[in-house]
Amino acid sequence: MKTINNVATLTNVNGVGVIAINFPPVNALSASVRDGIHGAMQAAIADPAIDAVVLRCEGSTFIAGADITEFGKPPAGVSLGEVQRILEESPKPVVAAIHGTALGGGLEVALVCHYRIAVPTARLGLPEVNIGLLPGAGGTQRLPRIVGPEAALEMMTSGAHVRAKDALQSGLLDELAPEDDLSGAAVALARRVVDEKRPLRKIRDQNEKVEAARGHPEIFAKFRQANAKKFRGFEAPKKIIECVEAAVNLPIDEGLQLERKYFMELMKGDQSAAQRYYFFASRQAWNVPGLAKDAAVLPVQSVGVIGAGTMGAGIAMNFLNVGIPVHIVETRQEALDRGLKTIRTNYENTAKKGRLTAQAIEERMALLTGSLDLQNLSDMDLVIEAVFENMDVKKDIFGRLDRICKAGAILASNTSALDLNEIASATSRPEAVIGLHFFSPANVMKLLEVVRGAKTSDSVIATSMQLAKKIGKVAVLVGVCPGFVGNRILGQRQREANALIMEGAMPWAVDRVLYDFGFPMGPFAMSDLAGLDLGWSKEKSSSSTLREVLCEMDRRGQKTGAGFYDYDEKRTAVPSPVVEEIIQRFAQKQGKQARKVSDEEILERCIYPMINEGAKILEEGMAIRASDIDVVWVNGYGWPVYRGGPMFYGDLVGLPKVLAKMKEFEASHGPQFKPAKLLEELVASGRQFSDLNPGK
Ligand code: T1G
Repeated sequence: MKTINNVATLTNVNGVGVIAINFPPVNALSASVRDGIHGAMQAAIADPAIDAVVLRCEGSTFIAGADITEFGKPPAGVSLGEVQRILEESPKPVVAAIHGTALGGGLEVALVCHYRIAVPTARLGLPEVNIGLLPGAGGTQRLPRIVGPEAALEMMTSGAHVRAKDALQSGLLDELAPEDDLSGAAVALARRVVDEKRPLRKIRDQNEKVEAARGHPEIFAKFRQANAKKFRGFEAPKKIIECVEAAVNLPIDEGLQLERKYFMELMKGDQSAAQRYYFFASRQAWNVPGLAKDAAVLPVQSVGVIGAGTMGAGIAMNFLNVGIPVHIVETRQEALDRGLKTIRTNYENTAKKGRLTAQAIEERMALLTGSLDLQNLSDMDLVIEAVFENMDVKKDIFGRLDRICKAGAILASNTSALDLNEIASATSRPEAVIGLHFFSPANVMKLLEVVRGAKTSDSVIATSMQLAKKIGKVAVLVGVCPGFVGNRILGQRQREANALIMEGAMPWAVDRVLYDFGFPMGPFAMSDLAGLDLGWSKEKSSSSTLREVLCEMDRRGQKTGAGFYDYDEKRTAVPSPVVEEIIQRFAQKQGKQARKVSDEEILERCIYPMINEGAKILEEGMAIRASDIDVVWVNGYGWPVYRGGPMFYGDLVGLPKVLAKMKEFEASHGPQFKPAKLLEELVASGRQFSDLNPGK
């Protein structure tokens, strides 16, 4: 065995030079990996005792892509292009031996090898789009040449991983290896390639599939149209489609030039910076500094849910989905029956979309039981209360759970804003009480705010974070304050949206500005969708607010065909002259003089107070890091990931500008715009949010 550098070795096995790369955790294409592969190839080509080469990796996976931590740093080592050239131009056949995930640059390295073999559990993908990039090492030109333009478009714009057996089917792989003998099978394949004098096959020369698509621009027009909504606002998918068009219509070297040009543009752009930031932020959020190293992670093999309403049913599904039995307790049989039926119906709807088998439905439903007796929760490892937002009711329930549940049970509340410490005070075990704030629909939304009480134990926190990962959530640990992190910041935007329409900006203008910013929907359209009558009472309504007036007119949202907007039979939202007149009347009553409100002011008035509130959340210690706040807003409220999150966006705009605007608005609109101390401090010291928690 020959050591090439600190991550690469070359070993002659029966005349085949096996290059082994070992660069944990995912063998990313760092400078040392690139140097290692290049050096090993030089040695293998020069060695007369070596007829062929196998490229494989140690550890959990084949190369999982370029090393994202190197982006933005001065280039070092041999370039990826150089590495690919020596592989593709090698006079000796090269076989890529794939396990784990061959992703991004990793798959692009495999695509310049002459043959590819993988174990059945391997997955292959070009997920650069998830970090605002495109496959920048030939992937946009080689993939269409193997799998055809349509499949390539799908794979690169979704970033999806392809299973080994599907990759074999599509021609991405030549063979599957035994799960426990990838290296042996790869060496044997390399040996056969030599002995059978098989060609040094280069994908760059395989043009049949792209030529067949030439003269069919409808392939791209249809794809663009089918994905317009999904790609709205994102730059990378659009560039990927253009690169595939080039692969169809241009010689590969011209296509590679276009790919390079677009890759560099995306790499330098704000969107990729935001999405690379988010990639690490979403991983950082799992780390809870200061947790006792020996904090036991408790087993959670049974879950009780109190309340079979929309939230309770959705919450229960998360655990059923991963095989954890759930017992739901309600106060009335018809409510319980309705909840259990809702769960089955949700599964059946998923099955109708082909995403669940009938058998899986029965397996999950077999894990679900229900009753009207809290006593049935006595042996549960975790109990989640999901009843309506009333402190007295919650304290009564927790007091009863304290008497019923076994020692060591975790007692969780799904409260979305109430004081968890007060709820915990109703028990003799506040260390066992935690908040698990699911977002509706709880079986769909990724975000879970894990609310740590003043006395919640490290073990309960560690267990909750791990359980969140197990049920496929993105968890963020937050502190106890009104609205925690997400809803507390949402309150800022809602307040300003409601204020702006009293100053002359119509609801449809506010919605348009926030929709164009990248939110899936503006606040008024969202209210119409959710229903304006949440918490509204006909008996108590007194026309004292715009919302009350609209509900009194039965304009309660989409469900009544009218809310802030009018809706046609296809539920298309149309600005309502009736609402415009009501707003103007309300504004006059409040003594407001309608004025022209610019789009820029609408955006700044809605977004900057969110950033400011995030600063307050940080200074109060209600979130561990600024990037956690961004993870909350990307996953819970549709903040466009290509803008990173409110705190990333604040740094991008520049905190001095945010501060100046907050001061300006404070002077003209009032103390709700008072800048957070932390915002003032950061600006005074020339720092930004990203300087607060480097790498923690
Ligand atoms: N670069 C650097 N570090 C990476 C990394 C990468 N590409 N991928 C993962 N890590 C780190 C991650 O931060 C974490 O670190 C640890 O590895 C485990 O990751 C030219 C330019 C491979 C499926 O986008 O999808 O190639 O927190 O927690 O759940 O065209 O990581 O332990 O310190 O996610 O088992 C394209 C991104 C890059 C793949 C493993 N490749 N990674 O998932 O572990 S751009 C990607 C993943 C590119 C070329 C372009 C996943 C995974 P730490 P993890 P996991």
